[in-house]
Amino acid sequence: MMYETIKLETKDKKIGIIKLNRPDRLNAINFKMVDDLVNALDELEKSPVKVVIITGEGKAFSAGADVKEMVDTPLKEIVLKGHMPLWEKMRAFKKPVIAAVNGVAAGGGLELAMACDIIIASESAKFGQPEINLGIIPGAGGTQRLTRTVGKYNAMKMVLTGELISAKEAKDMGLVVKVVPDGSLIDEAIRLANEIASKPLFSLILAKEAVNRALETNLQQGLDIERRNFYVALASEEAKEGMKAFLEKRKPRWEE
Ligand code: CO8
Repeated sequence: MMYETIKLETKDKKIGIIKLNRPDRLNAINFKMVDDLVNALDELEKSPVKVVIITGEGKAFSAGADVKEMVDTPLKEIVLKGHMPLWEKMRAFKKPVIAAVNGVAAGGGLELAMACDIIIASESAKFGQPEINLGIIPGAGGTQRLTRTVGKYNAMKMVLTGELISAKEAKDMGLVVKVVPDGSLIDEAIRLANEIASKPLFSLILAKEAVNRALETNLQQGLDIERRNFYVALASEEAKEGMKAFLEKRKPRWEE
């Protein structure tokens, strides 16, 4: 499928790379980009791809929702159509997604990164929830996912001041797992994606679901989901092969 606001490519059939592609608008997310991302994720869900990388073309990851479009769109339309399909698609997407943050990730841009499963960043990347400077507040996870990740006080400072923080600060807060020199971000994202893609897809999906539920449930519900997914994984062909290979001191041969 052809896309107007993103680029989609696959690497070795197992890694899907989505590049947000409105560099002159710092990859601001407009309704067309929401459609494109939803369709691309649909396409990747059905393909043999095992891991997805989302990154930005040009100097930004994404500066958030397209402010011009938001100002020009009646509230009813934003509520009825708006950006929600993207957040619902991200939430429902089963395969692991890595956000490779190459520049500023602000507002909806940071919320998109946080809707991914792992965030890595280049040294010059910046992170923030600047909505307060526009007289609005975050609307897609910036008060919820961020708080659950970095704690109340860090989140409060970011949401109330709107200040952008550095990649190093984001890493110190636990928002980013790895910071790499500018220029080696995509290589690092592909290295990580390859490592993950070497595992069986079925187990990746069960593990991702269980970890995500930790942010949405109390401990007992989370443990129940984990145990259910553990039993499902244990009953799989992949588990039989994985454990047999371990005992035979060889690499597992997973068919995929
Ligand atoms: N929307 C539309 N255009 C934008 C946006 C944006 N979010 N961000 C930047 N641009 C445009 C600029 O207007 C500028 O256009 P022009 O060249 O015509 O003047 C161009 O991109 C380049 O931007 P700058 O010159 O400002 O670049 P700088 O490097 O000087 O500054 C900043 C980078 C600091 C990131 C700055 O661009 C900025 O503050 N941008 C706005 C950030 C912001 O407020 N984001 C929050 C938006 S609201 C939001 O995300 C709510 C989310 C709700 C949920 C749904 C989300 C999908």
